[in-house]
Amino acid sequence: MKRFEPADLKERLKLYLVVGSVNCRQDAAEVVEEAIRGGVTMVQLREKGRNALAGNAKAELGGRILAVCRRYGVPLIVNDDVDLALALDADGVHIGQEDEPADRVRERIGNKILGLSVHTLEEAKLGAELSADYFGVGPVFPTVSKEDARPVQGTAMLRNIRRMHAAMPVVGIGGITAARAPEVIQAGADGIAVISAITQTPDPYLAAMELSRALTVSMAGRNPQA
Ligand code: TZP
Ligand code: MG
Repeated sequence: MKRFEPADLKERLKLYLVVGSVNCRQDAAEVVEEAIRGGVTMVQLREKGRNALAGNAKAELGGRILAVCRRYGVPLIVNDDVDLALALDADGVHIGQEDEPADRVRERIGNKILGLSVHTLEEAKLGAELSADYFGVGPVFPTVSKEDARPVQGTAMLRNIRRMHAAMPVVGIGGITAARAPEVIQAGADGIAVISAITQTPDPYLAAMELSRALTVSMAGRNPQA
């Protein structure tokens, strides 16, 4: 039995905060708490880039973020670190195409959530066969948060992946703001994943509220046939 069925995961992916200490102007666990209070529905610890924490410091931060997530009943996913996800007993792992292979990760994490970044229909097909629970698709728009980001995709790839994988939970990522969220939802995404739109604002609570409101409005207006 999976921890989250696809329909449940689609709801959880509505407003997905991707966060690491490097992205935050204040303590990352505090940012997570404010963002959850503002409407974030799922969290990913992504401790990457220059000055990223490692070892015990990363695990300590992960433990504090997990405690916040548990308090609010929000799932926590760990980016590209199966050992830490297992040590924390987090809800899942997110991997990219260059990370540990999806089938190996699945073997190690059992029924935890397996998120996979996909950029092409081929990667999506393989990912679905390898039992990914959701896809992250992007960068939809230009991003300043990932140095080695792939070329900007616009919403075209999201549409294509949605067409081929109707039941798969899918989240768009990369440069998404409250103003741009509607396009991403109209393209068929179940939600948005953001770093800077929440972490690089003076008030993560208000930023999450604004994003959440934009999502609710665009989801209510979504054409089911789109
Ligand atoms: N993967 C593709 S784009 C991206 C990641 C991790 C960064 C998203 O950050 P932002 O600040 O929301 O553009
Ligand atoms: Mg990765």
